[in-house]
Order: sequence, then C-alpha cells, then structure tokens
Amino acid sequence: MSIVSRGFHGRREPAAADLPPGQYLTQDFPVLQAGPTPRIDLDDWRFTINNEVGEKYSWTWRELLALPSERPTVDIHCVTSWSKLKTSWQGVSLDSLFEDVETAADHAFVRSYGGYTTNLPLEDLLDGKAWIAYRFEGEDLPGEHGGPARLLVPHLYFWKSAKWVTGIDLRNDDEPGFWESLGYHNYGDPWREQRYTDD
Ligand SMILES: Nc1nc2c(c(=O)[nH]1)N[C@H]1C(S)=C(S)[C@@H](COP(=O)(O)O)O[C@H]1N2
Ligand SMILES: [Mo]
Repeated sequence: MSIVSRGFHGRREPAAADLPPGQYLTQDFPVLQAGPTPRIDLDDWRFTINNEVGEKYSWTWRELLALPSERPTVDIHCVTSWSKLKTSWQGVSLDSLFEDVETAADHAFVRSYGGYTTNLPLEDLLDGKAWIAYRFEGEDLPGEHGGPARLLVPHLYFWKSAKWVTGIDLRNDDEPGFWESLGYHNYGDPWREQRYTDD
C-alpha cells in the first residue's frame, strides 16, 4: 500500500480553467494539414535560418540531433477548437539555434517542406517558447504529425506549429503565411481567442 493517499499524487482532472475560451478537450491527436505529407530523406534534410541581410545558418539532421535537446510538456490548441493537454515532446530550443544568429529583425516567416508557411514575431520563438521538435510521447515524430521535425510553439494556435519545418526567414517587414493570408489571425493567441483576422 502506498504511504501517500491516491488523492494526493493522483493525476489532476483537467479543469475548464486549463482550456482557452471556446476550446474542448480531446484525448486523440487529430491530423490537420492543407496538403499531402511530404517524403523527406534525412540525408537531404536541412534547417536553415536566413537573416534579413541574406546570411544563412544551416543544420543537417545529424547537426540538429547533436544539439542539446529539451523535453517540454505543453498544452496545444487548434483553431478548429480541440485542445490537448500535457503533450510531451523532445526537440531543440529555438534559443539554441539562434545563439549565433545575427539579426535585428522583428518578424519570422517559417517555411516547411511542401510549401506551407506561417508568420510570427521573432520574440515568440525565443526565451524558451518554441522548439524544433522531433520526438512525440517518447517516439520519433510520425510523418503525419510533422516528422522528421516540426516547429512547436504551443502558446499560439497550433497552425503556427509548422509541420515538416525547413527554415525561418527573418524579416524587417511582416508577411502573412498560408492561413494568415486566408483570413486567420495574424498573431493567434488562443487565450484571447484570436482565431480570425478581426478577432
Ligand atoms: N506544413 C504544415 N504544417 C502545419 C499545417 C499544414 O497544413 N502544413 N497545418 C497546421 C494546423 S492548422 C494545425 S492544427 C497543426 C496540426 O498538427 P497535427 O496534424 O500534428 O495535429 O499543424 C499545423 N502545421
Ligand atoms: Mo489547425
């Protein structure tokens, strides 16, 4: 018999307070994407940051895996209203990738294999807020969820977490990405329910 009572250590049931407005809880992991899952050979995989003056910082798959990784457990919120709590990931913090990047730009334009794009302020990628994630719940990230690697930026609606990510362009001017140019909010804070352009 355990010394501490079950109630003390037991998993807390998610409360409504854990969910942003208008969201419902799901236990499964829906797949949402605008096109087919691209096939990416790890020998060809690259992640490249282009700064606003045209300098490139690039990592191969082996170089990415050689960087220190983190194991964030985070809540994710899709604009189609599902949320998933306490998902666990492994990946490289964007802080590590940006360590030697010289930039004075404010805007990040994220690019994926297959052509998907999304935009967000550079500061939303830094200070422990975003990762290039390559493992999910202890397994290699499945292709349909963005493997080999996706952006994970859980404090914004999940469309900002670009699957099959391949790079980030740093820009002085903001430019809308795929969903942002189709009427979704430019920033997408789930706690302020910024779903569509004028929210
Ligand atoms: N490359 C790419 N990334 C993408 C998308 C996409 O269509 N293409 N869809 C976005 C949307 S709208 C959501 S909700 C999440 C879904 O991630 P999932 O399929 O792993 O649940 O991926 C985001 N990242
Ligand atoms: Mo989404």
